[in-house]
Amino acid sequence: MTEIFKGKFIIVSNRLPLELDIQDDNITIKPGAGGLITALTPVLKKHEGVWIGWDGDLNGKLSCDVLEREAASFDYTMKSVSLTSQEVADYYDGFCNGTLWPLFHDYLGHTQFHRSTWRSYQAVNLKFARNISQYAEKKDFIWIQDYHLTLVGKYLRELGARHKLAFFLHIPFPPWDIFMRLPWRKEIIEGLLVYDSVGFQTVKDCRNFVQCIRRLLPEAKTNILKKRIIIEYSGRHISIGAFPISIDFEEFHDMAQTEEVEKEAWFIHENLPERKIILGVDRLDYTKGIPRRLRAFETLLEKYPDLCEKISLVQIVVPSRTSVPEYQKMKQNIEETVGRINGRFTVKGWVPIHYIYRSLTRAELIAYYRTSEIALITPLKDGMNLVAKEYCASCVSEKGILILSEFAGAAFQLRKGAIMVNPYNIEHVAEELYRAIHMPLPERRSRMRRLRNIVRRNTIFVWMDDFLQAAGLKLS
Ligand code: GDG
Repeated sequence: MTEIFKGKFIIVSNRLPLELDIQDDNITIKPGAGGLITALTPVLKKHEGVWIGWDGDLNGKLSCDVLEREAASFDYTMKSVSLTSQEVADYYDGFCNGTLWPLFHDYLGHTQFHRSTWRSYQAVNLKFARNISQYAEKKDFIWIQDYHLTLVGKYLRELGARHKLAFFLHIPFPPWDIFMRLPWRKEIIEGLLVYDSVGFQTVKDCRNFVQCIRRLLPEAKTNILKKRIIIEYSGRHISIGAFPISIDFEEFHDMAQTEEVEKEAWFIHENLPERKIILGVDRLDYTKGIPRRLRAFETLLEKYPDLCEKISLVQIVVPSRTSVPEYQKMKQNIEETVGRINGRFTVKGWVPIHYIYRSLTRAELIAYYRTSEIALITPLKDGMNLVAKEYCASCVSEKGILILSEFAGAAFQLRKGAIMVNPYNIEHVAEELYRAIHMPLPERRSRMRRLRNIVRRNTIFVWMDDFLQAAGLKLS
């Protein structure tokens, strides 16, 4: 039953939504970037909330008081969980990013299984649960985010919590034959069944989860109720559903038309005159398919040399997990590929690939969305991919084309207006790029209108309302 909610709205994620800059004794805190943060900030601004997470401080310089003072201008309260550098190495780099992230993205080859990192994962999840119990009162709603914290609910219950507990997974849930390789598969599945509601990005993720339950816990009963699945397990009812995360459409649509963005867009045009811009925007990660995308662009130039000097690929890579050697190697590989392709095709006055390795301001990013004729979004696997939706919302001219990987969660909603590609098929991506470059304006317009309508109707607020309704909660 849905009831009006009167408690605190508590969001828990691995990282607090901020960026720390610590220079000697000088600490500055800025709101951070990234999928999860972008998605939840508007919701927390709208409804009074508390965000609990790791502050990202590895040197123990940031006390809770400093954090709370610096973050006072934010529109919600922040409470930090401190992690030691050993915990960051074992729990975060080890189990979260060395085991769960690759396994859940079907990268068995990259997946490490170490008992020590699993133990650290359990210990840090318990630490989060203890921390939450200090602030949470009985009437509060606690919403745990993502794969870093699957076991927090279980520990909260063990500590006596009787709150409504919800969990949302931002990354894909893998097919059962991949998930079953995890030595601690039963612990994770049982941990997730402690929440009152569990949300996934797509119906496929839900289906994969249910298949794992059937194999690991045959005594659990599954009932399908309209769009929801109710699991009966251990005397409890757990609501499971697909809730595709999204963006604040109006924010991107409005910002794309501001003077600030117009000015940025003008600079981009000035630097790339008379060029069709193809845009790639990704956090540095092997799941995003950047090297294959570069090779598809190279194949396009190879097969259609008349396109030289007429098109440019702008590839923005946002630094991520910079201390991990594998990510450093990946960066090097991308940069070598960019250098090789540019060395091969550059002529006086034209460079085929413009490579940007840094985080842009929101205005700069939206200016790129607005000025790019084509967004080339080709992850090998992605929970959703918000960049695809942001591109459509910012495309106020309605002339842009979205080329999207079949393996992005966003494909379930956007496949009718986007050009769909298999990112592993480099030749095919190159051909579809060629088709997009030559697509007549009426078709571009009709596809982009369709895409924008889908994103306009399915915003982050709809995601939130749907999730909370399924969790039996009403905010006002
Ligand atoms: C995870 C899942 C899921 C990017 N470059 C800049 C910048 N960004 C922002 C974008 C976008 C976000 O980062 C990236 O979100 P994605 O959804 O594409 O990807 P992940 O970071 O991997 O997020 C993903 C998501 O969680 C949400 O559930 O969709 O599948 O992997 O919002 O705008 N922001 C700024 N400058 C940049 O240069 N300011």
